[in-house]
Amino acid sequence: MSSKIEIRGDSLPNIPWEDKPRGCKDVMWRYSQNPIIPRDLLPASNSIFNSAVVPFEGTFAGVFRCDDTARDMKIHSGRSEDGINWQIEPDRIEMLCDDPEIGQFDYAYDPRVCKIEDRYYVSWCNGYHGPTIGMAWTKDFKTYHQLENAYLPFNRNGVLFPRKINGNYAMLSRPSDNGHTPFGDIFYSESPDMTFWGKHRFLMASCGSWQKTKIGPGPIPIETSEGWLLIYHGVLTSCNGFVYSVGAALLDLEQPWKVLYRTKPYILNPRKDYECVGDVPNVVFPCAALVDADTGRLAMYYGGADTVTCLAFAYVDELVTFVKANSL
Ligand code: BMA
Repeated sequence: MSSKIEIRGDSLPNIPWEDKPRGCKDVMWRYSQNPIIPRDLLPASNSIFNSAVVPFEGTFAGVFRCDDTARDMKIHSGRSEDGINWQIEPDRIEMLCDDPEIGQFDYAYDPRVCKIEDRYYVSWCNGYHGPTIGMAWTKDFKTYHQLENAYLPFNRNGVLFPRKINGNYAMLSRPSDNGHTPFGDIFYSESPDMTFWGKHRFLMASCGSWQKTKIGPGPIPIETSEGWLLIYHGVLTSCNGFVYSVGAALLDLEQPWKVLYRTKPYILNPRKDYECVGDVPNVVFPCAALVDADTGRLAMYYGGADTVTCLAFAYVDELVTFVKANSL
């Protein structure tokens, strides 16, 4: 399928892919072999989920959230030939850091990975007197250089843009509290140097039904001729607790805090057993998306029920068209 909407990214002919099932009317569909990573892939893992992958040297690399059987939250490096079968390092990533106070490990979860120029930047929810956004970079997924935390606590879901905007690095995040935050809107920030973050702008608020309690940015935004395609999660509070679904928005290319369109319906919600049953039931939580700019194929990685890692697929042009046609 050729894409009418221009995707400003690289070719990725080996993107993991499965065609849309015959008769499927959804804009996003699941991989038939989900979950791709079981909870016990590592000898001491309780769960492997909410993880981030990127193309790397013709294959794939990633940073994985692995909670262990002591229920400590850690991030691990992983490599894959095909983006589906993963080898994950049994030990957590130990980062180099010039400042021992910042480098001291407490907990790490929900990583994102963003390639900017020749570095892969990792942003994650980092324990420093409560959750905030930890930052690091690597070139080889072996040695990681930890930077200053981006924000004061409390914050979650730090998601970088893949290029500078207005001459600065740019990042989305979701200020939060110290617990299972019952609120949350998405904000935009810029930095000249990946250390000092400012120019904070409000992006969008929780609203409606499936995204009424809180929202948070998911994968690295995808640059298209129609705007930045942002996939995000939204949370509804049911009488049985939180329900995490996935939606999408289009943001202005040069002023990304301006939301052009945003889906009223979700594009993926918990309905398969591996999304509805696990350590936290009824959660689909996206943290990464691969895109092939030539075909418009998109492969999204998401956590199922805070337990396993799953894949879903879409075409970028169908998704952009869907966001515009089904906007709030
Ligand atoms: C959020 C984060 C995610 C998790 C989700 C559902 O607050 O902690 O890691 O997937 O809750 O439990």
